[in-house]
Amino acid sequence: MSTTAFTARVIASHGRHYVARDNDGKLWHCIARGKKREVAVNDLVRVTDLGNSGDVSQPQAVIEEIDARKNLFKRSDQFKEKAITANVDQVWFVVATEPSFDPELLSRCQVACAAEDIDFSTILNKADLSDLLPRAEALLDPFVQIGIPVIRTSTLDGRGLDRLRDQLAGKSTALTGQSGMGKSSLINALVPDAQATIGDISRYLDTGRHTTTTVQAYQAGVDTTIIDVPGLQVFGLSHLSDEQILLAFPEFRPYLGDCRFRDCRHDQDPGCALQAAVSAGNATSPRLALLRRLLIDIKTPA
Ligand SMILES: Nc1nc2c(ncn2[C@@H]2O[C@H](COP(=O)(O)OP(=O)(O)OP(=O)(O)O)[C@@H](O)[C@H]2O)c(=O)[nH]1
Ligand SMILES: [Mg+2]
Ligand SMILES: [Zn+2]
Repeated sequence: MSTTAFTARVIASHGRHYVARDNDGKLWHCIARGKKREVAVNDLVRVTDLGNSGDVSQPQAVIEEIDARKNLFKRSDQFKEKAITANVDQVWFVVATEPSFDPELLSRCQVACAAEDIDFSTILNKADLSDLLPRAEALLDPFVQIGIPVIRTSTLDGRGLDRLRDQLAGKSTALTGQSGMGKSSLINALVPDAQATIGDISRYLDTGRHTTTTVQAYQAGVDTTIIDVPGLQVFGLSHLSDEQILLAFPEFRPYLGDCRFRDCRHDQDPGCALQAAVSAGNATSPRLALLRRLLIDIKTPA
């Protein structure tokens, strides 16, 4: 038994337990030592062999240290930050023709990514359900208008998958979004031996069933990582500063600082440059309402 620390990549998290893969491809069942800050999937960690692999299916190791992160895709409530995954080049937010999706959740995720400098794009999956396509396209249109890329895909007829594959090659990517949109199905289509669990959607409730319960990273080639994230229902942004929030809305950036009053609340205030941008058709009122709400949420402790 050796106690020399070695490097591994965290590929799954189950509460306080993690699975990490070392440079030889060997999987280790890990716990974090002491009151370590939260370990996230796709963290590069220094681990030591616990040596007591007796009756377990995987050798055990202890996470001693987390390497410096390029970024952390995370959400938060007023009490706590919740790491989703670390060190990603991009996040693709998956929506579908059904179940219906919440544009605000998409917006919130985009804002979180902007604050961490993570590229953000959307996938419109289940494009094979053509009669439902116009409704979904209409909900996505405001995001397309502000420059967020969208790829239409179907895991049933395969459309869009080659384009998506090209976008993912050589990068670390998280697929996120609400439950039932087909994130795990996409991973199975892109990573032949992934065997990610696929769930039904409930037509009655018009929601997914929260099939994926852990964040898990899959390898689609040596330098291509695709991370499956459990379906999101809320995306709190309490960790962001006012400045980060203001800079995260690309459509409002040209107008920042142009309001008549320095303490403009961008509501009914006279001379508000952000309201003017909405009136001129350069931005939408749901996005301005979200921006305003995020600024107020954070200033007002509950
Ligand atoms: N028609 C159609 N159905 C699809 C497509 N992709 C996935 N589905 C179905 O959508 C349902 C949900 O798929 P999942 O891949 O489990 O969805 P998920 O986003 O991973 O859901 P959670 O793990 O709960 O977050 C399953 O019944 C899939 O068979 C598609 O392109 N077209
Ligand atoms: Mg899933
Ligand atoms: Zn204003």
